[in-house]
Amino acid sequence: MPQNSRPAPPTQLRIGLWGPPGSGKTTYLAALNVATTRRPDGVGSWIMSGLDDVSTSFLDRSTHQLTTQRTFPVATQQETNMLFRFTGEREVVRRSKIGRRLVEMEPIAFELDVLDVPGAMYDNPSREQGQEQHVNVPGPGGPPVADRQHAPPLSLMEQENRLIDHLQMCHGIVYLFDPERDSLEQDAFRYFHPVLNRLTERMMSQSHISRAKLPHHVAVCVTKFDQPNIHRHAQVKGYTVSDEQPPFLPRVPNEGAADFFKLLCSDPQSNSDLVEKGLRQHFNTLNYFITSSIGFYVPGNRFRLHDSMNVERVGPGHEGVRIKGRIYPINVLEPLLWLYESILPARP
Ligand SMILES: Nc1nc2c(ncn2[C@@H]2O[C@H](COP(=O)(O)OP(=O)(O)OP(=O)(O)O)[C@@H](O)[C@H]2O)c(=O)[nH]1
Ligand SMILES: [Mg+2]
Repeated sequence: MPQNSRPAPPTQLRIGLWGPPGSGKTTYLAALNVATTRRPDGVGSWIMSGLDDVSTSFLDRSTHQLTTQRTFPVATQQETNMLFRFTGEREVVRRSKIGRRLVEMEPIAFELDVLDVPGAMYDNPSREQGQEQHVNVPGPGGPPVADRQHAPPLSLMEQENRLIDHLQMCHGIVYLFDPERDSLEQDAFRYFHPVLNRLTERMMSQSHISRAKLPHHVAVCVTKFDQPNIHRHAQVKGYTVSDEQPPFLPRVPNEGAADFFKLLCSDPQSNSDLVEKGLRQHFNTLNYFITSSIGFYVPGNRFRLHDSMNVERVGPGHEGVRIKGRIYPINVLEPLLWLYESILPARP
């Protein structure tokens, strides 16, 4: 379905997902549905739904994949534009007529317009080489799944332009940093700076007011916290606390998340310190989250450090990686709720 035939949504949160290949962008989107459903009682309940065929079928397919098949999505080959609605409630504090403090739940809804792109797009090699490579991608807005194979090929340059167009229009960005990948590949900066440069160039040249920083609100998400070496690292450095309720999961409270991210970016073998600094230099409104799309393995409703890994290898290749048990997403919905809360008052 062409994008312009969609009804204009009332409160739309246009969010860009940004991160290198394999950093967990598609899995993050896939886990959102479970994260909304498995949200603990008493913190506000939420429902996520797709708003067109492409988005609804992504939700069905990816939820089935993570929960029943216990496999991860395959690496993204084509950009996909998706639109989801989140309906839920938030706590608001009011004063009664006699000045008494009242805490009430207020219904809210927002729509998430997101573009999931192959991470390799963030490092378009044809830009430097002046080549016009062509790949098959859907037309604007993403046609129904069945039509995708007939979509006209677009050059990498055109795809990159659409990615920058999308980011330029976004109110917020979820920036994913995968510490596991960064410790092996040390390439977060390589996928970061070309996009930041082009986005800055576009926004500065089109803005009538000279701004010091880009207007996007950015949720910086460190992914795959469930990986034993990542949560052990956080634990050893004193960033973790344990939940007081079963299954007593470790987590990094938001107050320590920015520092932990900075620590993860300080590896002298990589240029990731420039990612950490670049984000602060280019954006005014940032918040940090230590996240996991699948969460820890918790048999018997109790976290056990020695048996907490929720991924197992049962064979070779991507198909050989399985999710062991139920997924309990950590800080997956929270970045969106924060973006909503922080963007809404700032919007004209
Ligand atoms: N342990 C763990 N692994 C994860 C998690 N999320 C993703 N992964 C792993 O990371 C791989 C890549 O995840 P994707 O969601 O495909 O990453 P992506 O950023 O969409 O990758 P591209 O589409 O290639 O840009 C998955 O196949 C999993 O092996 C997580 O929460 N925990
Ligand atoms: Mg992907």
